[in-house]
Amino acid sequence: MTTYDAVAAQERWQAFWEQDGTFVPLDDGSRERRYVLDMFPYPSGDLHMGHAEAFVMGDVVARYWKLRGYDVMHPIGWDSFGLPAENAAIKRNAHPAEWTYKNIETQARSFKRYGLSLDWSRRLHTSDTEYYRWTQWLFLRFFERGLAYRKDSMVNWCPNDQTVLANEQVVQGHCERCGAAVTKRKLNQWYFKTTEYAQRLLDDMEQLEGHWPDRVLAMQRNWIGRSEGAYVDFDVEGHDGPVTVFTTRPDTLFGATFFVVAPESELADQICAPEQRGAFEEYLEATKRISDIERQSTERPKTGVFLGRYAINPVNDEKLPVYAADYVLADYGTGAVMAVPAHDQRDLDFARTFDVPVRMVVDTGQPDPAETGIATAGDGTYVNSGDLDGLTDKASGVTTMIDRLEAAGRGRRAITYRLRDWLLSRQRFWGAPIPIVHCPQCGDVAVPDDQLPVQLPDLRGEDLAPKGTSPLAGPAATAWREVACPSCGGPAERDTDTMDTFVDSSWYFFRYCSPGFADGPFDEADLARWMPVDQYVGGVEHATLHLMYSRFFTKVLFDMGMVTFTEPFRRLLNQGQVINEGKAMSKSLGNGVDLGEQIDRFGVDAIRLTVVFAGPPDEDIDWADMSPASSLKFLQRAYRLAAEVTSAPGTDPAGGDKDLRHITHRTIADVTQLLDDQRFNVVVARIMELVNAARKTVDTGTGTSDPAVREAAEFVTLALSTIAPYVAEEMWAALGGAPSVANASWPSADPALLVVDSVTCVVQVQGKVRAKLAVAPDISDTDLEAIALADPGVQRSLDGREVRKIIVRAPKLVSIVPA
Ligand code: ANZ
Ligand code: ZN
Repeated sequence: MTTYDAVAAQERWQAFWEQDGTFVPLDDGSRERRYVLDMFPYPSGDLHMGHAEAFVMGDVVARYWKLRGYDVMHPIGWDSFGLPAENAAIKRNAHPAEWTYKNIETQARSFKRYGLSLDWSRRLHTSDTEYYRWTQWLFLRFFERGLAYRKDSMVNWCPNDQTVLANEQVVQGHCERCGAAVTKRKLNQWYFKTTEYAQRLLDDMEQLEGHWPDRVLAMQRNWIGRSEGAYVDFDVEGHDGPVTVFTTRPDTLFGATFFVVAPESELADQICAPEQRGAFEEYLEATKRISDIERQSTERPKTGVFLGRYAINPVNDEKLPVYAADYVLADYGTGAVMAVPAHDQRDLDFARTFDVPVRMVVDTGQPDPAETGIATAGDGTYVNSGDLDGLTDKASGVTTMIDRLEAAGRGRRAITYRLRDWLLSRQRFWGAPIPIVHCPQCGDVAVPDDQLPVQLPDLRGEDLAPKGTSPLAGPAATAWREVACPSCGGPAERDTDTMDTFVDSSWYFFRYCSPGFADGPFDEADLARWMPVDQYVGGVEHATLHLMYSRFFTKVLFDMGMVTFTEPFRRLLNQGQVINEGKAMSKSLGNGVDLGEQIDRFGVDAIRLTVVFAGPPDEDIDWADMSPASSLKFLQRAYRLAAEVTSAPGTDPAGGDKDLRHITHRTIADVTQLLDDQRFNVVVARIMELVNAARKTVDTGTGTSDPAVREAAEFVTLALSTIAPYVAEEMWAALGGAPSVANASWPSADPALLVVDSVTCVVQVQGKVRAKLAVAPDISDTDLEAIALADPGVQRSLDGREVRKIIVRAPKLVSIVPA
């Protein structure tokens, strides 16, 4: 039997692609361009099953678009700064670069073996000085525009990694990296002003609608968390000036019965009456030990402390007791709320615990919240609400109240966002140093562009051990840290924090467009040709991290006039995960599947085919249900078909088996559409069907010399090359094609072969078959009826009788009952 040798084929074609530069784009303007991008890997160990899934999806798209005649860019690089390298360096008393670049080499070898159609000439590593020089350069542009700034604030602190974390890196109160419970610390940190772009991050989602998974857009929308409402000013006894609250329900102001401030806010401290100071401080200490998640939980009983003061309701001058309670957060809205227990469940829970009155001001028809303990929301008739009384919908209630507050100078329309500024400084070593010098005379001074990069000093092993401050602030880095101020020349110190690695990854896709460019982060002309990315592939876990940050960076660069578009990624695919025995693979469960070992056993093609065939690309794959052995069997079958073709290349298929030609062209049309729609698993099913159909012709029909068999085998090869590239190259060679199959062109289906010419229609008269008609498959009932009645055989058997009843079931049956 003819078989292909998977391993030999892999080595042969890898070498060919590399020498031939098969996957280096022409970039000469002769073809339309397409940019396919996979989220670049972090170099921890070798590639795993997750990479196998993510990268094969991008590769199918890239290979398909190349066959379709596009000039495709499909680059690769590494997100190579970050904590694990530093932790490994501490353990081995080495430099983080050693671990990093060794792992990169291992992964690079595996990527090549995995048959990805990558352009290696654009390779980048974010930890290379040539790269992070431009990360620093970009930081300085943000700094100049006031978009990078320092402030003191309570920050998320990971006690295990000994570093601060961005809000996005805290998952349910735990460190996204190591899982330790996150605590709070007051620190001076660097931020990017993402909040200034909140509305544009929302508005520009319009460009992504229908092209990004709905789930990701919803997550981003939620994360940005736009709320419309009003600011309302309350006077508070013993407090200078009004205290402002943010509310989404200004229309319920007459129902306010108390007032709450966040315990850790400055406000609470200012408002607290002397006799309540002791109780307040005790409560404040307790608050610090509780995570934001717990604080917002609706399950937790409400706690708080009376501050001994009253706020005055601006619409009716009522005195509202002021509490500090942890269900109000300091960093949302203004950190103070007007509490309306009848219409807000959190306020109602608090009111019932603290015995505060509940006053309904919107009658929604539901029972009184004071009795049920269930707050009511939504439209209703306003009651006990002054000039709002009698209104019946929320929209007019809100407008009327805001107009009234504005007229009285006690409030105004407001929009708030849940999104916070991006905390970007890290107290760790293995990242891009923040290019700022702190001068006692001049303050924060930017390192001049011509002095970039600010290179990391040569620290290793123990120098890097976490001590709560950056290793760059430690004794081993003194010589690096102490510099002359770029502005006055006096003694000054470098900033000792490094940037979050998400800064590195917020612009790498730009760098691919002009690798090695020495005069800036990228050449704007190159960018204009390649960007935006046509297809981005990566995990959904980046929805509110990398994908949000990259969008933010792109908008800032747009405002700087450096790019001409506002969204970096046109289309996004979130691949599913590979799990095993119904669970995520993990060391502790011992259910890990080793990609290298799978490839050794079945070959790259069979693994790639298995992953693609498993299901829709965005669904999880349970490896326990997969059979790479049957994938390999199918590939051998496909190979045998191509190897057995004996007709010469270029033979006109016109004289070939008609039925097979119909199937081939239907498959071409369908597979083209399926690839456009990214229904890759169905593509595999259709290729399998075509192989079976061609096999049947070979075995029972006109045999291996039939040109229709060649036509089918050629398309099988092309379609298969997007998924199983090595066997496809072997098949292409067997068919006499010029290497590589990746350089071949995609056929289009012949419309004439897409229509099935005719079907047979049976015509019965009084239950007896009187005629068999060849008709078009899409014939209408009316036409079919006319043709049937005109048939001479039918006419004969009717013999002049009238038709009493006629049943037409186009295109297969006509049944006539004569009178
Ligand atoms: C009075 C009121 C009456 C409210 C009512 C709601 C319903 P979203 O939609 O999430 O923006 N709030 C404001 N600042 C807060 C803070 N720092 N911590 C906790 N809660 C805060 O929520 C806005 C609503 O959440 C605001 O509207 C306020 O309660 C509360 F029938 O004001 B509302
Ligand atoms: Zn100075």
